[in-house]
Amino acid sequence: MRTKLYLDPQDRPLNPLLQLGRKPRLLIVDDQPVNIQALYQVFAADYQVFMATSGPQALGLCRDKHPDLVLLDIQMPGMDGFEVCRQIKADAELQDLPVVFVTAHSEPKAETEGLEVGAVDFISKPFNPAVVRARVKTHLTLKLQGDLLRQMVFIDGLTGVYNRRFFDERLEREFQRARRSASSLALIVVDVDYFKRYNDHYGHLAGDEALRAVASTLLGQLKRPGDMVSRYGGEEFACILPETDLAGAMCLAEEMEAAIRAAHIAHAYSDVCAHLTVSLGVASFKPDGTRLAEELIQAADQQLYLAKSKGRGRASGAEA
Ligand code: GH3
Ligand code: MG
Repeated sequence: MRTKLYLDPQDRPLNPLLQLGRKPRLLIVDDQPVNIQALYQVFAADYQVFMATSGPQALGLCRDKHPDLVLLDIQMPGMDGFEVCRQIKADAELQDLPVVFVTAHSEPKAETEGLEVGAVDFISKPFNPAVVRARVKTHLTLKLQGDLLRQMVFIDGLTGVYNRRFFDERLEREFQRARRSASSLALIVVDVDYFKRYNDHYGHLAGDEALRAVASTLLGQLKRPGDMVSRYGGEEFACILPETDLAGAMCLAEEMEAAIRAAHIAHAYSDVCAHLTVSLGVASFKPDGTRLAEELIQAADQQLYLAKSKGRGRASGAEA
């Protein structure tokens, strides 16, 4: 396992706190503005602080502002803090968000209920600023470490792009989504040309470096937030392009091919040219009830084979 960490393609940080690259985001929820003010004083210098005075407003801010931690009052008119916490924990997008209750309720019953609905901690009012600050920092660090581990499971250690596991999951998800919306889904598979010779002549470490350069060059060609590049296998990459037809995917594949050539990675032993090149297989289809995601992979693989047999350093595509 390599120890060097790379930023992931969607630019989310892989290292807690240190690599966050921004102030951590804190959401303070209390129906009494004076209580919010007191907590705001504690955190304003080190955190980006959002404030809500009701449960529904808090849930809206959780979805819009993606806080890293919530400090939540229990007793509020309408939706109380327990219910807000329950809804956070029931939402797949929010369930990893740590919730700390800050409340005048110091009885064990309230505390137990708070922990049962999924809070990570419970702070009683009146609070000691130093203690609140320290506890928040601890929970935040744990949360960011969890994010880091969750991401590492899906990131290729050599190149920093998504790995095969992520690709498999994403393809299935995009396939279902395309089926529901009756939109087309495209796949580009990319294979480095004469890469065995590259390794044989320049060495395996230079080969690794070349794979990193290929990955980041491919990544640099993506234009839409939903598009992704993954390392599919050794020197093979795969790109999933939602809502993309064959013409659009071919366009991108040709840009990728040109960009790898333009990177001018010397390859004196390639039969294509003096630089490293890739071949690309492109396929697109509209999933219906009878199609399988594997058919898209097979179709793109066939096109890759065609691109290779026509001389490499090119893209070949077909409707699957
Ligand atoms: P073609 O143009 O037909 O694709 O030929 P090729 O030589 O690229 O294909 P082949 O499948 O024969 O060789 C792939 C090579 O990729 C062999 C393998 O050692 C190398 N490779 C796979 N994974 C890695 C890796 O992580 N690092 C390095 N340096 N090389 C790798
Ligand atoms: Mg190859």
